[in-house]
Amino acid sequence: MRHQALDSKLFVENRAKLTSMLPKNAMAIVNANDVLPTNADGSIKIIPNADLFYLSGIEQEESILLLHPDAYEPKNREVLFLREPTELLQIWEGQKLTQERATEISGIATVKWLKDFPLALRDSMLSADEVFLNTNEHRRAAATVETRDDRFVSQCKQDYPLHTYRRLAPLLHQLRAVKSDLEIDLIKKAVDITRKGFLRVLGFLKPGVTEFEIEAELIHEYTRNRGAFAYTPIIASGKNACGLHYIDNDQVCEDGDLVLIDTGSNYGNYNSDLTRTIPVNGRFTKRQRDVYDAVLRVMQASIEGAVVGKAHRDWQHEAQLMINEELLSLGLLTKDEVAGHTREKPACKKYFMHGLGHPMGLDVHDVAPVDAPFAPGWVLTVEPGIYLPDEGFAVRLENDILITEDGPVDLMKDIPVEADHIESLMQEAAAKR
Ligand SMILES: [Mn+2]
Repeated sequence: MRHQALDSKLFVENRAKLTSMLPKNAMAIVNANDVLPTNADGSIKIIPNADLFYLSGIEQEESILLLHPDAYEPKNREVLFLREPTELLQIWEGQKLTQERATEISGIATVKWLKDFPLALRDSMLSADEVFLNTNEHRRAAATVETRDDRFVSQCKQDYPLHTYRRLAPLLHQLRAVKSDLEIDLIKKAVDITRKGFLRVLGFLKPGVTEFEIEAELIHEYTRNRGAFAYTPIIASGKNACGLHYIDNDQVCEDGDLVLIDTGSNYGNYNSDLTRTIPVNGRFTKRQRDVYDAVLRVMQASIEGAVVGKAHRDWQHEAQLMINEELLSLGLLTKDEVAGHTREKPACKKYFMHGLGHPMGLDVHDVAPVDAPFAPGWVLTVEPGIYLPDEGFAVRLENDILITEDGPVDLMKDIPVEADHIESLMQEAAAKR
């Protein structure tokens, strides 16, 4: 792993939170993600299972975590099962976790090899009353491929048909939405790496640069800081920014255009998610600046508005009302159009068609309890935008924030966002070139 060793206290605490939510004599099992195949004999580097990581810090393929807090034998209350690091395996795939190392990472005393799993599972199954199994219940998950957890659910139901199975996901969504101090530190670390990447781009961008060259600057900065792309970056100059999920990043940034950069580094599996829209030549035109400042006002007001107890849909609606007014001032909506606004048919929809933000953490679009109001410890992105394909540009700005009892904390307050600040940093850099 690329990140520095993390404090095992994080995972010990996370397991304690989950086991305190389980009913008496229940067990829970979480599986690693598959190593996904590509073409021929290729595969994609594993993306650690966020739930397994949350509960154990383990990132290695094929690992299984079994929790049975009321097991008679203390040593069977939390058990980790790993691939046995045989000599042959290590020659071909490199170093694998030893039992000692897995204990250091996770704080779990009992670490066994996978060959011991079937019998250990049987022992626990025969003494437990309910079994919590994991599935991907993200609202927008594209469940087209079976996961290891999915296959495990089928296998359990086949092997132990009379057991009572329950959903682990709602419990984990509830827990993972609320970030602990240790998690917030990791998100801040990811944010700081992203900040470095963005500053590097401010010093690099000039007319004639291709979008993928910006991508290369970012990955260079992220990687040398032990990070990685949290998601495929969107580097969209000019009208490309009006395609919300543009990731071709293969066009030349032209003098006079804006470039929208939606990128974030992760660190220790925790993510960040930034969007900035900057002028290719270091100066906004009057029109670009007017739209930019409008979006910035909405972002800042939306950050302020992200208070404990607010419902996501109300927060979104407040932003839509603000954008309506901005669009009116920009001459993009008429008074009648603004007056005709309803929640079902927002007046701004033609120019601002997406969500205002999402929970963020171990997943970029993180899990959270369905329809729950904002609570202390939630981390959210705030990302209003105005998209003007007829004028050949778009502006989106996005910061990550932490919800607290004392109000929202902007985790990206150190990443330049004021138009004047962006212009002065770009011109400083240009003068040095
Ligand atoms: Mn986002």
